[in-house]
Amino acid sequence: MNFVSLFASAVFLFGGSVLAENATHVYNWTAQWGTANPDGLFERRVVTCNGEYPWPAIKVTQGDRIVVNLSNGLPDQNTSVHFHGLFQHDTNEFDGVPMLTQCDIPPNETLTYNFTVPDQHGPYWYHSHSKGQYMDGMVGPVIIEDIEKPPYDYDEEVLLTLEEWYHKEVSEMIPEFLNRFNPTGAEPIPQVLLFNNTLNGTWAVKPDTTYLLHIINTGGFLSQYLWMEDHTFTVVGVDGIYVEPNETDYIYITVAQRYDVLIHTKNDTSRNYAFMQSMDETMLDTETEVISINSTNAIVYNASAPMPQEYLSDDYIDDILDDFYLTPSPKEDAMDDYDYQIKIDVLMNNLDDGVNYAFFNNITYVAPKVPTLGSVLSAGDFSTNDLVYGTNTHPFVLQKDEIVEIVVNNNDTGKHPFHLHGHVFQVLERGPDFSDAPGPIPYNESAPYTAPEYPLLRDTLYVNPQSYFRIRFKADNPGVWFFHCHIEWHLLQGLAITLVEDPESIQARQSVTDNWKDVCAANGVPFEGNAANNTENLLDLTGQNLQVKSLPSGFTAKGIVAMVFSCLAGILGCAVICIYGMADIPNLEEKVYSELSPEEKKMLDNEDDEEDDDDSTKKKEGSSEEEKKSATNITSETVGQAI
Ligand SMILES: *[C@@H]1O[C@H](CO)[C@@H](O)[C@H](O)[C@H]1NC(C)=O
Ligand SMILES: *[C@@H]1O[C@H](CO)[C@@H](O)[C@H](O)[C@H]1NC(C)=O
Ligand SMILES: *[C@@H]1O[C@H](CO)[C@@H](O)[C@H](O)[C@H]1NC(C)=O
Ligand SMILES: *[C@@H]1O[C@H](CO)[C@@H](O)[C@H](O)[C@H]1NC(C)=O
Ligand SMILES: *[C@@H]1O[C@H](CO)[C@@H](O)[C@H](O)[C@H]1NC(C)=O
Ligand SMILES: *[C@@H]1O[C@H](CO)[C@@H](O)[C@H](O)[C@H]1NC(C)=O
Ligand SMILES: *[C@@H]1O[C@H](CO)[C@@H](O)[C@H](O)[C@H]1NC(C)=O
Ligand SMILES: *[C@@H]1O[C@H](CO)[C@@H](O)[C@H](O)[C@H]1NC(C)=O
Ligand SMILES: *[C@@H]1O[C@H](CO)[C@@H](O)[C@H](O)[C@H]1NC(C)=O
Ligand SMILES: *[C@@H]1O[C@H](CO)[C@@H](O)[C@H](O)[C@H]1NC(C)=O
Ligand SMILES: *[C@@H]1O[C@H](CO)[C@@H](O)[C@H](O)[C@H]1NC(C)=O
Ligand SMILES: *[C@@H]1O[C@H](CO)[C@@H](O)[C@H](O)[C@H]1NC(C)=O
Ligand SMILES: [Cu+2]
Repeated sequence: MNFVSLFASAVFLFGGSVLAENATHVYNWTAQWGTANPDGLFERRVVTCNGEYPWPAIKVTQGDRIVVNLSNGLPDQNTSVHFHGLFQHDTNEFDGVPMLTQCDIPPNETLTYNFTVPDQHGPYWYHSHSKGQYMDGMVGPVIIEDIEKPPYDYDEEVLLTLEEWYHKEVSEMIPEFLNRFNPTGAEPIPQVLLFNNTLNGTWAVKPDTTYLLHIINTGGFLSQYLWMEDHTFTVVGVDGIYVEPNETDYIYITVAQRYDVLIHTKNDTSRNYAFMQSMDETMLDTETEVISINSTNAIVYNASAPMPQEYLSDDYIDDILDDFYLTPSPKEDAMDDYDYQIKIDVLMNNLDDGVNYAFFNNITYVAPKVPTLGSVLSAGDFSTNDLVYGTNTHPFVLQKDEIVEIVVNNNDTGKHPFHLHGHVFQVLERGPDFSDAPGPIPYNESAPYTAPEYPLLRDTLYVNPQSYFRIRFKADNPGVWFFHCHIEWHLLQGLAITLVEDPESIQARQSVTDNWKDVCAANGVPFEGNAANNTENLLDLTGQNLQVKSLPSGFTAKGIVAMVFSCLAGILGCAVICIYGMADIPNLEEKVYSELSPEEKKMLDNEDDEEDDDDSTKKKEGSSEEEKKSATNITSETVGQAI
């Protein structure tokens, strides 16, 4: 697929000097179902662009305008498009997040996105922000060419997108994932890693050439390790920020991150070399459904020579380039002390419906009834009052131009790549992997690590297991911005907060198009009033969307795991355990039970005794019919697979 650039660039004469007018690129995209077989192993339904897969790569020049007419040709799903990493100065309405900055685009509707890229350069990407949909194929790369010369030399520029690939559709996986029969929140397991949308990819190179490779992880789940046989990466950019060159054999790239690297090819063209990708196995609850953890791609100097063998390595985990130590170019001083600090603890836990959710400070994100930007624009003087935006959007109102520090304490044992919309942030501190500690080690403000003099800037940063990070940015971009885990499964579990940045300037400088409002109307979604759709009394949140009730006090996640599994063991035998990929742990129920406290054991034993009563009381939620239904589906499906 070639770069698509549909525009006419006009040249005007002004007072004798020649000015190139910034170009406008118009893309007419219809999202519709089609089929594709990117890994050569399985043909499946994918979201196509005007019937084609993959979606187009787009290349624009700094200062250009992008206009996307996105039509939803999917009869059964809403859609949207977010341009990852773009600042959207004064065009917050086109940031593409359903119920935050727009309404989801329902079937047969079109939303026109219209914005400029005045002050950014490098690799970005676009993707649907609707319910994990981008993992069904709705992603594409974006390159913004700098109008200045980059601070390095190269001969050729090449794009490389990487992502994990599932043989199942997202809409099929979500109800199995967000289900009380998956109480540990085990993420669905992908089958392979793709290299530029294929398995066993090839990259034809010329000898003695310096390539600038724009590497973009367009996946929704897995981080990847990258290494090459007998070649090295020189990192010169991350997330669209130039950095001082750093040579490395191994790169670790989370979903949504980008690395710009220089690769100089050999003079000798007699053989070909391996370009390896490896899944971060620590993110997989099980490997049962993985077809290959490692993928071997080829750097092809000579198409008639044999393709390379797998090239394994012992050091690929320990010797990765630690992005924390990269220095932006030009250098930028660390920001002065913060004006406002947001401290948020990550936790994964079960609520009363048995589903495993993700929390920041015990709040799991639940979309409001009115898109938050719509609330800002209709809240008048109340726009600075966070109550307007509701409880479960977890809003923080930021003051114009203040220095904001976000401290993320990760009480979970997994890594999470967090992304901030509308900004790049300075990375002041990132704690090491504390997987082996008996519990999480939070950021200790009284003993902060001295931040680098010129901290790295980027828009997506991972936090280590049971550890923390600390980032800063200046609130100089009025808008409603998401801060969320970019693992789509975790976003679906609610791992997000809402930043309402300088709402008075949003009101003064921004509005929404009539087309934007029409999309809401077509979807039956109100776009004015508070989070509860109250336009009369903005501080009355009666009827707002809230998270499911907490588990009864004293009854912990371990308890519900044990309870669910003890029920399962009786009703379904091992079947469901297998489908959730826990076949590796045949005695999970016993294992969990043995870890329970004596009180929990007692409580659980009582639960078992009262199982019938308990079932009838639980039905009051009205959702248990659905749960039963999906449990039945799971059973038959599992039987089907087992045979
Ligand atoms: C996009 O669609 C509009 C309206 O249908 C049409 O006028 C325009 O020519 C199309 N542009 C491109 C680049 O296809
Ligand atoms: C990919 O390469 C591996 C060996 O590296 C081979 O086993 C596999 O069949 C190949 N897959 C496809 C789809 O070509
Ligand atoms: C054109 O783009 C340049 C950056 O490349 C920017 O400085 C300038 O403001 C833009 N002009 C207009 C009219 O948007
Ligand atoms: C969308 O448009 C098609 C063709 O006009 C029509 O058949 C279909 O019913 C429409 N779908 C919805 C949800 O309106
Ligand atoms: C895009 O926005 C610019 C600036 O507001 C406006 O002049 C232009 O007409 C818009 N284009 C479309 C297609 O809406
Ligand atoms: C990946 O695909 C793009 C087209 O989208 C192509 O320009 C590029 O050369 C490919 N990259 C590699 C490493 O083959
Ligand atoms: C590769 O070839 C170029 C000229 O063709 C030469 O200048 C260079 O020194 C060679 N590099 C190596 C590593 O031999
Ligand atoms: C994948 O590659 C790593 C690093 O070379 C190696 O240690 C591991 O054994 C490989 N895994 C498989 C399943 O081949
Ligand atoms: C390169 O990265 C390593 C850490 O991986 C760091 O120690 C070193 O200072 C970096 N060098 C430069 C020039 O950025
Ligand atoms: C996270 O762990 C720390 C350290 O154990 C603890 O103080 C804090 O309360 C925990 N946060 C949550 C939300 O559980
Ligand atoms: C989260 O909830 C736990 C128990 O319900 C409580 O101990 C803790 O203080 C809460 N943490 C925060 C940050 O609200
Ligand atoms: C929002 O409020 C309006 C006016 O009270 C009402 O007509 C509409 O049904 C409400 N919509 C939703 C989704 O709550
Ligand atoms: Cu996450």
